Amino acid sequence: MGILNVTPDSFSDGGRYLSAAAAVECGVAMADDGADVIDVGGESTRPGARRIPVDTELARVLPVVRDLSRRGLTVSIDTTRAVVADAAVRAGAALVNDVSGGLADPAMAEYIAAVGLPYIAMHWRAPSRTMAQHTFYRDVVADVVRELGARVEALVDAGVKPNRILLDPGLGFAKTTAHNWQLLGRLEELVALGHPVLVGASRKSFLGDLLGGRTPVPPAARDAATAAASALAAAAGAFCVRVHDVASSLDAVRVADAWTSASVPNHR
Ligand code: PMM
Repeated sequence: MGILNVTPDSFSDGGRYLSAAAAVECGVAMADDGADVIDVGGESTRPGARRIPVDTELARVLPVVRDLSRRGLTVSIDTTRAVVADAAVRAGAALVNDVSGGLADPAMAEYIAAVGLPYIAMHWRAPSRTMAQHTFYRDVVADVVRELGARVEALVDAGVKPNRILLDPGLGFAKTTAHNWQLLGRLEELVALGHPVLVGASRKSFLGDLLGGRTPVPPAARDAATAAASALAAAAGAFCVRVHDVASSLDAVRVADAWTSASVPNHR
């Protein structure tokens, strides 16, 4: 999944696309590089970010979703708002990526149940503005697995088919650097819930901290580390990785695939 943030302030690619045409060009380039899905988002979720008006979000994402969909690309809409999801789906989006797992908008679960599209439910505890105050866990992996399990239950109660739900541990969302590593190192525990798992490690600050120590390396210098995380996530059973640089992660995932396939005796 290639990341296409049509925002002025996302941490890595914010402000890159001054026009819908420039964003579309980048989406097409990611598809050419091998992305199966282009994830279009119009609202930054970086720590501390404030909400934007719904009209602003719609104006940012709809022309991009429409154009990419018309070109035959599979588009997901990265939003926590049911009205934005609905408008994007009408413009051609084929799946909904909700970083709040349905918690930010009480209308989302019912909307997903009605529309019947695949839905990515990410682990989330609070809006970006305050999420740094919600990083207390007894055991982050067990707690995230339990809280996501509760989201699945609520979604299914609202009528969403279980086989439409993908899960995401929400790296960096109400998580410390140590939490992110634990979630990756024990990804199998989330995979064991039986839903396809998406991992979004791309260029996140825990990678910058690892590489740079006291002076984190900048987001654009984190793609090799992202690719390593993509390979290890794939080997641990992830279904999808959400990345800025598609080519390097695709190579990495191919290596992981060849490696894990060959670990079965008599594999040809
Ligand atoms: N991370 C960001 C935004 N959307 N969606 C999912 N499913 N998983 C994530 O980890 C995730 C996300 C953070 O911002 P970015 O778009 O700049 O990477």
